Amino acid sequence: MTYDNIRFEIDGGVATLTLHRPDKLNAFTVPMLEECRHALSAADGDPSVRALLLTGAGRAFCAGQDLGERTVIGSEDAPPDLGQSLESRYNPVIKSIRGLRLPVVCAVNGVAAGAGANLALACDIVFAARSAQFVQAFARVGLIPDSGGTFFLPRLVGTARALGLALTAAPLSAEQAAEWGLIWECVDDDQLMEKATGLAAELAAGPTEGFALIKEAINQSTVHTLDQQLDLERDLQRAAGRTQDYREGVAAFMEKRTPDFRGN
Ligand code: LHQ
Repeated sequence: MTYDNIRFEIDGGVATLTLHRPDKLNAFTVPMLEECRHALSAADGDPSVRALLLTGAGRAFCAGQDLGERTVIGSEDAPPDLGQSLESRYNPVIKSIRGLRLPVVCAVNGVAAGAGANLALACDIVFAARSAQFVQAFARVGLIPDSGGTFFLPRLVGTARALGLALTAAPLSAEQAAEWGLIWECVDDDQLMEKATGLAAELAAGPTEGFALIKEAINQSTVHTLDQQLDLERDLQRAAGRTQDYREGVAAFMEKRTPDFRGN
């Protein structure tokens, strides 16, 4: 597939997906969402890829749905079916990201609005530039937070703040987002890519299978009871204990050297 609306590169075990419609603040269109889905599937299917980095080109991370796109406007006689748009375009992208067994790092380089904000929240570790803002812009146009927003927000910041963000659509600074626990870290603008690529590279050299099991455990915990979670930890730890990387990690510790994890 040719990518016209994103850039996708694989280097040193890290796949980097850059949203690339800078003149439209990287707002989503149907072709762009299809390209994202294709690239995520390529990353997932490539055994050399051990971490994914997601970012945006230009001054914004992503302004959400391109509100100029015909399919989402419709007409008075024929209103659009936004549910269909979510079902066929947005939800598969969010599910792909959440379904990735690899660590997913997000570098929010500028404003992240609407579905763009929630795309970032679907990632595992989110850095944001100090100048970036998170805007649950949906209510401004009469919509509800989608792309997982109503799932991620209350879990990350609690119901009170989730409702405040969704109902007011007020911009949240990167600094406040970090203070509230919405993201991992707010960093100076000129440090963003260095920090994010550095961590992605570090994770790509880590115990990839163990990371997949960690992600599964943490993500399942949101819908589990303690008993269910303890059972899951038992099963996943059993699997982790059978990896080569576990053996390597223990050997390296005993030998006082840096482990050479191969990801299996
Ligand atoms: C845009 C956009 C944009 C087109 C900036 N579209 N052009 C929806 C429907 C369908 C199904 C699935 O679910 C969804 C999910 C959603 O994402 S709904 C929410 C859609 N997004 C928004 O409502 C955000 C709209 N944008 C904004 O509020 C602002 O542009 C933000 C806060 C992102 C940035 O503000 P500024 O930094 O002040 O930039 P700006 O407003 O001046 O925008 C720059 C240009 O980008 C401008 O075009 P122009 O030709 O005048 O330079 C905007 O029209 C364009 N743009 N967002 N989503």
